[in-house]
Amino acid sequence: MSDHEANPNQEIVYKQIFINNEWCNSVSGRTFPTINPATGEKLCDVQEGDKEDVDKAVAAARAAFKIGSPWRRKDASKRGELMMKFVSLLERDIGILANLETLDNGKPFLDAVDDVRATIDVFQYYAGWCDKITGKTIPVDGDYFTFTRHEPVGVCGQIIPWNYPVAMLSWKLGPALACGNTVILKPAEQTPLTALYCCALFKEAGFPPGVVNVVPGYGSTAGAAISEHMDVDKVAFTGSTEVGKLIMQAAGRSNLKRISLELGGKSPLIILADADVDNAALWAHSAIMTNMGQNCCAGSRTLVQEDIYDEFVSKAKLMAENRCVGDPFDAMTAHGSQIDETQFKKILSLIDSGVQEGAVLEAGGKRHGDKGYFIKPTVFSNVQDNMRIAKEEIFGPVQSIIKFKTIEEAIERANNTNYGLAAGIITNDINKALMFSQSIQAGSVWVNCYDIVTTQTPFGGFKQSGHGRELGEYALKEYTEIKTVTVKIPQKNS
Ligand code: TXE
Repeated sequence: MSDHEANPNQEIVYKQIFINNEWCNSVSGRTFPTINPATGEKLCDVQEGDKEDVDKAVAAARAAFKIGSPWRRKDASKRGELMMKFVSLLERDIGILANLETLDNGKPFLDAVDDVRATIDVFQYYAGWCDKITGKTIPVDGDYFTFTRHEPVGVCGQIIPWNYPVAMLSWKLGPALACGNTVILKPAEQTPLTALYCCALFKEAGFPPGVVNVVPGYGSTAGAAISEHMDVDKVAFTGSTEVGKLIMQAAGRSNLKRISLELGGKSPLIILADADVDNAALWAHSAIMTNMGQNCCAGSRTLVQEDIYDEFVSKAKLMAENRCVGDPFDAMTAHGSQIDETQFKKILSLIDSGVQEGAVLEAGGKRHGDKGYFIKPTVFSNVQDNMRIAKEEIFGPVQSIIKFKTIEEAIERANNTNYGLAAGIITNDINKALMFSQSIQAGSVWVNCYDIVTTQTPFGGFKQSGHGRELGEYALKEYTEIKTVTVKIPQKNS
């Protein structure tokens, strides 16, 4: 439950580009509409950033990163205090942020409140790191004194998606700011509102101008301008594998900027016959249906051992049919709308391909209601590995239930994908769980649970699911350069 009030009429104040702690219009004069996906109606027009706006933001971020600047001179502990001040403002405005998120994204309001709370946790966690990022002294050969410094990388471009807009902002900005970088962040064109609201809070908290800049706009223009920029030192991206490849190419073509990528997945959740079927069905249901299936680590391949397959399918079907779909501002709603018409159509066409290719449609399979982009929770049984619904990231509420005989076979089939973001297993057999966790190619493995992403633990992908890790201490590596300083001394002693 939440003590924050759902308000579908939440006022939208911030619609401009945020550079150097100032709000400005786009250089081109263009705007773009942001749509409420639960109604299909326009919420407002937002200033549309493009290359020229990115150039301005990069110049501001570069100036803020200059040697001797207030940001560079700030004590690390004071950086932490500044981040904690921002945390207190997020806490004050949880309700506003959650309302903006639900309006812009279509997710249930209570889920949006949880996302803002998770955002607070992430900033709080990284605030604590600011004065604990340390190098080493190293006993080198010869009369030298050598130490390492973990320095900020510099000007960081951050491009984020629409599925968890404010939480993704925290995964990017939290470690970047803790390490002392400056940032140009581009929110997804579908969901710019919470990022813009956060800008007002960064300013109110007292961050120096140019440290955080937000340029809303489209991927192929503003996003590409960031990834191709000669004066951006690093780009962090979350989104599709396809665009992740473009970002890597752009980095290679331009200035070899550092990159970290968190991309798509087709994550397997394996249910062994010894599991409690009710419990397993519950985990599998939330693994795929959470956030309307728009989750990079969604358990989108449910592999079930043959002995319990039929029983599992009937429970999965029931849960999908009983999931409460509807108005995201209604407290009873568990399942809101998909993000936009493009995703809505993509999901429906993949559902159609499942039917055409011979999977059995057990539940859902079509739109819910007649306005907005709602899709009924969908369950397919009799799914074969070569079907599109078993291979492609659907990014929608579509559970594909696959039958297997032995755990060895399940592991081999689970690994037979270009992705490697996450995986799960439900079993009472510790040996099998551990064997699975060591054999599966995935950045996160969950045993007897799923999608437990915690602030303190690294998150990222094997194979084409990405490069680098976010969250936890590991994320700091992505935002620091290591410098070795060697000093000639008269005489070394042990
Ligand atoms: O993603 P894009 P889309 C997957 C999911 C989904 C598919 C397409 O399967 O169905 O991707 O979604 C910016 N240079 N994921 O089209 O295009 C864009 O503006 C630089 C998984 O929305 O990758 C947005 O800010 N940036 C994923 C961000 O990239 C570019 C979350 C993501 O958009 C760009 C979202 C370019 N050329 C989608 N083109 C996850 N891993 O969680 C676009 N962008």
